[in-house]
Amino acid sequence: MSVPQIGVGVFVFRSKTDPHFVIGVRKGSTGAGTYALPGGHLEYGESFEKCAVREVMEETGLAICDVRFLTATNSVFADVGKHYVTIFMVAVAAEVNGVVPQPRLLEPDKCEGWGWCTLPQMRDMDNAACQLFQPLLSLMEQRPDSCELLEHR
Ligand code: 8DG
Ligand code: MG
Ligand code: MG
Repeated sequence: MSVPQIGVGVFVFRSKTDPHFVIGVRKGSTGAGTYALPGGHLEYGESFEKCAVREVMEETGLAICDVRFLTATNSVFADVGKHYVTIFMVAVAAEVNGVVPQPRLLEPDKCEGWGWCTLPQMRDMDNAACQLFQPLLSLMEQRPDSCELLEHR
């Protein structure tokens, strides 16, 4: 058991109007094999927005804009004695020369690969063949209003 830690997860949408956001399969740590958003630990003195920008750049190479707070959730990983408060942020991928770049796999030891999906597709991903990272399940369970907002933004 350890004291609760703070994780930041980022919904990176392909554009202001496109419903697709970046998602990938985790590798080599808590929740390996599950679908999760780019993100990581909040560092000392860091704002939620700065953490979101840094983690998304480190993990996918995407620059993001319109970075906003969505909500916070509580997740206990009882099997490994960890407790995370997740700060969920929403952002839009920044265009480069008028084009949205593809997310790149910059930390191949931590993620199997990045792709784009919609919220309904993400809900469908929680099945026998694959599962969602626990904070995403917490989001759907604990913050249905925020999910609605995401779906109809
Ligand atoms: P870091 O230690 O370099 O800051 O982070 P990382 O190497 O990117 O690790 P991570 O496992 O991706 O993120 C650290 C923890 O953050 C993770 O073990 C659990 C927590 N976390 C949440 N929600 C989310 C989320 O939506 N996405 C990601 N990637 N991590 C999350 O609580
Ligand atoms: Mg990271
Ligand atoms: Mg990460």
